[in-house]
Amino acid sequence: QVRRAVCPGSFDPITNGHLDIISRASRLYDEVYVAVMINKSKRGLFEIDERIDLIRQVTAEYGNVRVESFHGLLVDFCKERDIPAIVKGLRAVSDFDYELQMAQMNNGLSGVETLFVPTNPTYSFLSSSLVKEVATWGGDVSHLVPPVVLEALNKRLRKD
Ligand code: COD
Repeated sequence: QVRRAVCPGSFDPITNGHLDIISRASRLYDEVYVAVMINKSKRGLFEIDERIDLIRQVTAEYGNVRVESFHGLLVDFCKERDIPAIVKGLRAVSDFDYELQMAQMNNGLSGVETLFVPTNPTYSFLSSSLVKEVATWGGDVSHLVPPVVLEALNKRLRKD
């Protein structure tokens, strides 16, 4: 039987912190889905297709990673693809409350399990929103995102 897991998120844009979790999941499972969850009430810096394109480029080397977007509940994404496990990174205690709530809600809804991977300490302070804020004001984020993402950020922020 094929062992599958999903790494869900907004990925606006993908950071080295996300990538660390995805690469570690790709070593533990046969197939890893990266699910870009669409939140209509939250307009991002990047369109969903741009986020997918960036994730595909930076995960191509792993071979067993598939990238898709989804509008709806994460448990339905999992049900439709026969995925029994969600893999999430935990950065700090501040992540824990909300992540525990979602894990318990998702388990109650469909029985799907959530596995938490402790974040690489190098990236424990890292989030997409901080990357966007720092980059907006000209700060250096080159050590926090893959080169193609840095290029996309610079292009987008210069244009707007
Ligand atoms: N290091 C390690 N991991 C990280 C880091 C980092 N620096 N930054 C982020 N991560 C991991 C975390 O596990 C995080 O959860 C995940 O990457 C995604 O991060 P973001 O910021 O891109 O995404 P979020 O937090 O906006 O994602 C929330 C979801 C989209 C997963 C959630 O809202 C969801 O499942 N929505 C779908 C609708 C649904 O099912 N709702 C009911 C939930 S009970």
